[in-house]
Amino acid sequence: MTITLSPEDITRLCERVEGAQARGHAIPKLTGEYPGMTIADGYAVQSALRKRLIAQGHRLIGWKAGLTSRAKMRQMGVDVPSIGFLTDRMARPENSAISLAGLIHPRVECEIAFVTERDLSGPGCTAADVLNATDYVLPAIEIIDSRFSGFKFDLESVIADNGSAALFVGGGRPRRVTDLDLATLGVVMEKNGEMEAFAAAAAVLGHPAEAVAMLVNILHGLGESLPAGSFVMSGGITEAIAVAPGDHVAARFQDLGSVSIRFTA
Ligand code: OOG
Ligand code: MG
Repeated sequence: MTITLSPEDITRLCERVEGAQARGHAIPKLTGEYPGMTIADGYAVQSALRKRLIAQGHRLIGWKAGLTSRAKMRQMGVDVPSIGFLTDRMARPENSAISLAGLIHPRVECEIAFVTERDLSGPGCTAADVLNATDYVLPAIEIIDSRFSGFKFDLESVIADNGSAALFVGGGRPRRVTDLDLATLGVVMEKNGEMEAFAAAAAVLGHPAEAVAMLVNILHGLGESLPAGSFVMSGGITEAIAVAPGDHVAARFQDLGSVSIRFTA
């Protein structure tokens, strides 16, 4: 996989994504103008965005796997998982009112989050390596917000857009992985008291630790590794659900407790 974009084009696309995010305005997917864009190009734009935000004082706290469940792949029309980065500015507390101001068309996802206690690096990182390096897991809600019109994109564009990352909330009860069967763990997502979606965590590549291993191996391709103390979201277990100001969302996880949030304008 090769980078085909020039350094100038990478900077240009990075600024375009950053501008859409800052203004809360959707833009056309990037492959409209750059039809030859590769997955490596998408990651080059994402890496430029990460370096830019870090230079502005944002702190990298971890990573997110995306499009790791069939439900998500079907919903988005993409069949290959991807990764994105997470910063301190994206974190929100559980049981809180979260403002949707500045977001374009937010959706929520329920995910298992991993917190690591040992460094992980690829290539060849396995789910067993991930479980050995995990301090604890916790339930999480990710609020995604594609910067692309109509929430429509292809893999190259969504990677450049940092996997639609916007906000995330960790909560519930942190648990050791050795005390759980992560594959059969069930989750129910409710919006305004109505059940919207449910599934077992095996929906994520058979086991959520597989998604983290995949993420570590992609990081290797980017010249990066996963340091101890990272927070990693393993990907939406069900399809994503659209939310608006006034909505209340509860993600109820077997053995891990619930994460609840409400949204304001
Ligand atoms: C891409 C991000 C997907 C997940 O958990 O699958 C994602 C998108 O659907 O906008 O975060
Ligand atoms: Mg997600």
